Amino acid sequence: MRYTTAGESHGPEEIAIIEGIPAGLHITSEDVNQELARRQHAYGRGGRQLIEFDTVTFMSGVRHQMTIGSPITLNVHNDDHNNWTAIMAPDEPATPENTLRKVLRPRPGHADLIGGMKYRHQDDLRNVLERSSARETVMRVAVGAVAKKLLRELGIDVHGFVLSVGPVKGDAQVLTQYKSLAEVREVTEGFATRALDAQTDVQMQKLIDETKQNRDTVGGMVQVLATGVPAGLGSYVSADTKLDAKIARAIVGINAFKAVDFGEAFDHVQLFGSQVMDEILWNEEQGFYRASDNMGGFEGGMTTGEMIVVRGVVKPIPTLYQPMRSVDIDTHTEHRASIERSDTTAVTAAAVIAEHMVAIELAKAILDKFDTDNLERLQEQLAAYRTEIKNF
Ligand code: EPS
Repeated sequence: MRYTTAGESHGPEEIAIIEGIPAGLHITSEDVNQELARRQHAYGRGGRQLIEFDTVTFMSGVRHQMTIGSPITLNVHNDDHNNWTAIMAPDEPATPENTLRKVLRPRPGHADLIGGMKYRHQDDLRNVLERSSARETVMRVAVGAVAKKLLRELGIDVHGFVLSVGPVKGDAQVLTQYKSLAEVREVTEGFATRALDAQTDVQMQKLIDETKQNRDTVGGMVQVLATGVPAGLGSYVSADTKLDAKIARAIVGINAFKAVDFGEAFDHVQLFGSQVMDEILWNEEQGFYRASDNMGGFEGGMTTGEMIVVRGVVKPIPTLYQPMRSVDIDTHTEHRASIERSDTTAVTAAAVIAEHMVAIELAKAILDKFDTDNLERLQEQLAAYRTEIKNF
């Protein structure tokens, strides 16, 4: 399975093409739209989300709500494009009127300056920010929604939520109270911030409100869990076959993500080996299993069969309503950076995006290992593999 996305933030459409999804998967636009809504309606988002009502259209690859094995094209309309038709016009020459909203003062922390240098966008850094905008993540979630639907048919569940916003941190120990990932989903999706508990949710909302009042932005940390993943996805044999490395790349590839860990490794750096390794146990019912999951579901770049535990660190959004110092690319004189409409925090949406990126990488890993033509055959092969692993 592979995919690509295209689209500018204020252009007419966002598009993705996915190849390699087996035939026979039941999928509807509603399956995708539900996930798109989760990404949109997150606490701390800005005015743009009042304009957009993200819904997907299947342009190919799906017939009568079933995948047919051909490339799947997904399309999401940018409603805000109506306000940008002249400025984003693909087929009109540049004029003083249609280049009004030029960006010449790059924002520290954003792709603006370096993107401009690299692509020689000397006249207008808008050419950078239109594509580097996190608007593009709408299509990663759309692709991830298809991946999640496939994984669900294979008994694999994936869910993301928010661990911290700025200094407000939930207690990850709360997780041990929940019996299943479905219960974690029910609880965290019930909170506007996707926090783990009600008290943290209130504190996070308060912090986000204060940050907005201060005309500032704030980052945080998200966590993604995946259950039902068979042991042995990925491989230890080469650096580029390690599945944890692929997931790390997928997470850090999300706009504003700066770090990733597995099994809460950032918290384990001060511990000794005897405190961290997951002891190996065996019983008739499960076969091999572990006494703990400090490795976050990975050993040697391969899944262990335990729950996958990934965390990602999201930096504060660089677009500030009280801009920092910058330099005008035209005059080379000092100015405050450009002010663009933006969100106060993207952490609450980032949890959904990270969840979908993990789903994409898990689906890819499964489709690398088993049949990719037809879902039923894939299910048969995976069931046989699970039995083999259990009987090892
Ligand atoms: C973004 C800036 C804002 C966000 C946008 C990402 O867009 P605008 O400049 O149009 O207000 O709302 O995110 C989305 C549109 C989205 O759907 O996630 C940025 O600069 O990255």
